[in-house]
Amino acid sequence: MKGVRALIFDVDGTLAETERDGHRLAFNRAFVAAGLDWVWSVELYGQLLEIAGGKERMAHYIQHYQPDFVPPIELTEFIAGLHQSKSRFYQQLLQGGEIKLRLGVRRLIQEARESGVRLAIATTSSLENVIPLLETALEPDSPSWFEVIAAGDIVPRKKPAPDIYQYVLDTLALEPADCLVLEDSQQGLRAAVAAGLQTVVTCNDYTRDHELTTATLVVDCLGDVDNPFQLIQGDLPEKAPNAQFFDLALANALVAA
Ligand code: XBP
Ligand code: MG
Repeated sequence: MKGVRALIFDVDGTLAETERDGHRLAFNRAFVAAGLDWVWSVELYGQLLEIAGGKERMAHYIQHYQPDFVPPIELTEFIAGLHQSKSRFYQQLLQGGEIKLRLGVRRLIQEARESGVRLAIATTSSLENVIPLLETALEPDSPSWFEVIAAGDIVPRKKPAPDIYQYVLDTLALEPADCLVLEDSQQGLRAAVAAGLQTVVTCNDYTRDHELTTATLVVDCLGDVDNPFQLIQGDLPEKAPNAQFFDLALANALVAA
């Protein structure tokens, strides 16, 4: 029987709830440290998340919310410096152990490793932020579990462009039909689908209302034996009609369907 050969994970919002109490706080701390009076509230950040990538998000914010801002140095350079500062604050937050994996993530990754299903990451966030997240929230050696960690500026166009997923497919030398993606947002879903990949979306507070109709399944989380997922959109496949949580049996049934 044809089964899934690789699971490709998004990071922010999918592996862990990093945005509201992680990246957002780090951006705000970087603004304070730079003497800026910019504050990204929980609500505003939800809107800014439409722009993928921290540098791109800040550039968008300046253009639309701080049009009179005059940077002390060339704008791209200024944003790059601010982003480095933001990354340092984000890494401090990670070291504090505040950011935990989402329900079912550890179990699924463990099952994939035991079954020889290959693992990959496709994220907009930068590598310097992904590695410490894996090390602190998963296991210190967990970055090595992923055959490819495609992150940040490694491709010219960020999500919703398909580039990062295309890069992962090329590196794994697999066809889209052999893989399954786990995402949490519309931008990520668009990127994966544009690369021809089936995608399961585990939505969260920021992405619950996103347009997700092209997803194979939308659930509220991966779930666990004792904490079943809630099916929000899509139909469970005939081969796993009673699935209560997302595991390889369900992944295989989706890929075979
Ligand atoms: C999420 C993002 C990232 C983070 C910030 O990407 O859009 O930009 O909010 O990270 P994904 P950086 O869901 O694809 O992981 O500041 O490192 O860009
Ligand atoms: Mg995401």
